[in-house]
Amino acid sequence: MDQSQIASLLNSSELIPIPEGLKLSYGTAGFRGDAKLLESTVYRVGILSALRSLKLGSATIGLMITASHNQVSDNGIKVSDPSGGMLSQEWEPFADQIANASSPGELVSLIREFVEKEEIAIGEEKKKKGAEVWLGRDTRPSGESLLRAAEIGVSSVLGSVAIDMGILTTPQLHWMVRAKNKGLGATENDYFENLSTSFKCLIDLIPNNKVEISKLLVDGANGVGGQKIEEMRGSLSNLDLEIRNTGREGGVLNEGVGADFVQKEKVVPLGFGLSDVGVRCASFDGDADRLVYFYIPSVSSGNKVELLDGDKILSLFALFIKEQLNTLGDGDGGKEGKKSRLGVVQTAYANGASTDYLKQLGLDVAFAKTGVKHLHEKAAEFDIGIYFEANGHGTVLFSESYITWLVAKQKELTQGSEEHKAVSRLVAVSNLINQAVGDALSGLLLVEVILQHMGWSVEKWNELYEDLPSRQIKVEVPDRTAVVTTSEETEALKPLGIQDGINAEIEKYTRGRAFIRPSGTEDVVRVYAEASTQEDADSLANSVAQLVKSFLG
Ligand code: 16G
Ligand code: MG
Repeated sequence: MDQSQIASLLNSSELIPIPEGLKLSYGTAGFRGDAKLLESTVYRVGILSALRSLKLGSATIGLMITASHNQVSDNGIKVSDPSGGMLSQEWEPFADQIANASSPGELVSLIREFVEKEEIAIGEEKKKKGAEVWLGRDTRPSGESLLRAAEIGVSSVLGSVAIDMGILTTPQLHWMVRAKNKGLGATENDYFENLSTSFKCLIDLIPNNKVEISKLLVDGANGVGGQKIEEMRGSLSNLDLEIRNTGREGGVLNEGVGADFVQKEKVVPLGFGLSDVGVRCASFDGDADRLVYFYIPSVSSGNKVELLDGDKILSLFALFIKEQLNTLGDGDGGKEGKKSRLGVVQTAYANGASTDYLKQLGLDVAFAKTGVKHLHEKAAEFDIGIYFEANGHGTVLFSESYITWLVAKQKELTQGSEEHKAVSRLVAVSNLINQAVGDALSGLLLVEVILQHMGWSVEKWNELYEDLPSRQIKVEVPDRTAVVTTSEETEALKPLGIQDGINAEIEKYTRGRAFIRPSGTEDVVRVYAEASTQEDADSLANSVAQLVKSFLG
């Protein structure tokens, strides 16, 4: 690293000092915290993303400023790799180090060491194209000034360019970064067009296309997702949409609204009520990478909703895709005489009833650790890998080789034949559903088209299986890292002996299941329990929480 590069980093970092005592960790999904404290963090992640771009031959990197479903006064930042996926986990320790460096001097020496170790050519040594970073932000008021800090970070790596892509959903930015690096159209308009074209294609492939379309109510969490679906509604002629909580009605981002709220509380979001009984409703989270559905079953149900969570969405997708593969013959898609590898990935939070249902469909069910990056990695091992967290984050991944096979097959088969339609549906699904990350917008369009294809109401979809009652509790402890789990988080390895205690509690209940894990986003240990009745699930969760307190309190 030459002198001018060092001077550039020192000068800019002196302008954006780190607040006293700030200690952050990249965590499950980037840095998050009180927006007022994050300027130096965002600036430093700007530097990191420019370095990441240089390391990868000046490929475009994405930098998203959002705190998702957190309260409006929080903000956060996460990095998209050139593939559109999450930042490589190998770079997370460096992210932690530079975010927490206590002075400009320490920051620069950490960068210098890292650049040497990774052999990244920066400054005057860099003769070719510089780094390129695309910046996006959600609707949070703090987003604009944090975006400026990110720009300063990126441009303090000499020769780098930061491009402000404006207000976007998180999945839009990931999609755009992926498209850009594949040499495809990567504007927001391209994104909208891609969604509406593949949606229309799937609609046109519905057998006896005579489905009555009932209204869909969308809860936009007072965030960016509601605004974006409103922008594209004109091109979605087969949807009768009503969008609420767009943020323009005076509501606050994520406050009493949105996917996280509805999924955790199982009650109606603000802006919805008894006049909506029986209507199909969908909720996005604050940055629109999570989607859940719900409906109010009857006037007597008060504010309680029937929730159709990520597990139900996954089951619907799996059923539809399996149906197409069956039509293709060989029971499972028949790629060159081999079985197609359709697999699903869940986490320990998946409702046991959903796992049973998927297995009974004959599917290969894999489990991953909580956090999108873990599920995504596992799903990518299949030809078609469907992953979902119960909280509504998920997507369907198609491997490149499988898409190539499908497209060739589509050319080969006779137009109008059932096989041709099935292949065309799979190709359209691969275009519609975001291949980079879970995306509430594209997920919603796929749910809607499948329901129309099946001719199903939301109640009928809900009947695929009945969720086992469950309960989640968080326990504050002095040190959550004292809990160490197996890779699938279903059993605790530490503290020693606690798992025996949990097992003894589980034994007491019919269909009992419980686990504990340290949160990746909050300073707590989380407890999950399910059993055949709500009372039992509550009681099991409480006794496991007691165990956590007695071992760690
Ligand atoms: C983050 C993760 C989400 C996970 C949640 C768990 C991403 C994009 N988001 O929101 O997948 O379910 O953290 O939170 O990876 P916890 O560790 O606090 O339970
Ligand atoms: Mg989110």
